[in-house]
Amino acid sequence: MSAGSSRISKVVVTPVAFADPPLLNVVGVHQPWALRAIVELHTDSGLLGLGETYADEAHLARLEAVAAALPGHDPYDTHGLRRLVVDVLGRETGGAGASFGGMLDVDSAVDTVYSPFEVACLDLVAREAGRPLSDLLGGAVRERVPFSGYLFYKWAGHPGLSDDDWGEALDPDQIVAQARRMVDGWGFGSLKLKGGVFVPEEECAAIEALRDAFPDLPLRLDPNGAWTPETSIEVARRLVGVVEYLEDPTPGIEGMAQVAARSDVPLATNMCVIAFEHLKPAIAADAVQIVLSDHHLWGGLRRSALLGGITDTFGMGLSMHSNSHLGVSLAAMVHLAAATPNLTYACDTHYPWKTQDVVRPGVLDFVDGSVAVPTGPGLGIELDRDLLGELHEQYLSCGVRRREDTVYMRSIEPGFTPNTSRW
Ligand code: GKR
Ligand code: MG
Repeated sequence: MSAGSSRISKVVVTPVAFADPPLLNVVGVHQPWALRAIVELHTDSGLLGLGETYADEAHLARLEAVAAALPGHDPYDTHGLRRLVVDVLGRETGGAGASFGGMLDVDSAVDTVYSPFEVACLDLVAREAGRPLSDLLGGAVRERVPFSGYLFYKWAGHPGLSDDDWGEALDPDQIVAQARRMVDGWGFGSLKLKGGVFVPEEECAAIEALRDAFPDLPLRLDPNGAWTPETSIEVARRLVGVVEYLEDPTPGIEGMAQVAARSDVPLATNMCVIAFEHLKPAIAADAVQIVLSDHHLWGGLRRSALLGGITDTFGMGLSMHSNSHLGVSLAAMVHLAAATPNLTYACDTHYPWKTQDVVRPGVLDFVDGSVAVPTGPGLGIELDRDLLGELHEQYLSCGVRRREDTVYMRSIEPGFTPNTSRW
């Protein structure tokens, strides 16, 4: 078979579950199991392309519907893939917010469903060409991709289960200890604290404690829209010169614009600019100075690269945020970030929080807080079928079928209210 002539012959979507610590956030707490779906595209020439995405029931049903329609498709034809996704989903594209535990309202599932198939197609094309996937995005402009250590308030363990080995982190000293472990273990050169859990006074104190403990590390605070614009302005005044940016202090483009107009701290978002149609109003209002991309949400790697170009054109900063994920996603993030010339801040990753993976170890190691861009063909990683089977068994037996941070929190604290724009 000549190069470039292979067609997709079989598609497998495998939901998996992996243990997740009780990480606290604005809408509640992470459940004991995080879900992901691993997408495999096989070709008639014997190649395998990989993608990774969310795995709530509604999303899985859509992935399966696209999977059934894909055999015979040319992996080079990603425009055709998108048309196929649009056709298969038809008018029923709503409800994609279910993948985000109530944190995001996503209008249409087209981008989130298209993404893992696009990544797997690009993996196939690059594997066939014998080139790293980043070469299909213009080529790597850096050999290593820097990540930020992602700190979370957390309980010592899930209620009723034994404590995890990270222990409790509910005050500034415990957050500093968690940061110390992240920096010592992974070498991170910047730190992000997930806020929106305690009153802003306490979260500012934690950031100040981090500043004292790590005088040279850039810091970020992300309360996922927990504060009013007025509170956000007060926090920005207190933390000016302390944080490199504030991430989503308040919800919505309008609220962010009010804060941006009255503060000197750059504002970043992965909540109010989450689709191309949000860019125009956000830029017009100068609401955000940094966009945090996410190829799972923005419709794959090439659309994320397009987002990078747009932010560059408008003089905005660009980085990447994450959700609980495995190695297939990390590899895709690394290739994308490597091929993004204007990546102005280190990406964030949940990777250190997980203890299991579906990819063979050795390719995605963190050294000095960064991951070397895989140089093998495609994503440069290999699926471990035993581990995939193990994590799939965990999916079957764990009982979790969607991300429900608030429901889980209320099973522990019945009166819990999500904190969005509350303080
Ligand atoms: O894992 O709880 C979490 C995070 O809050 C995640 O859901 C967010 O999507 O990390 C993300 C963020 O930057 O907002
Ligand atoms: Mg964020």
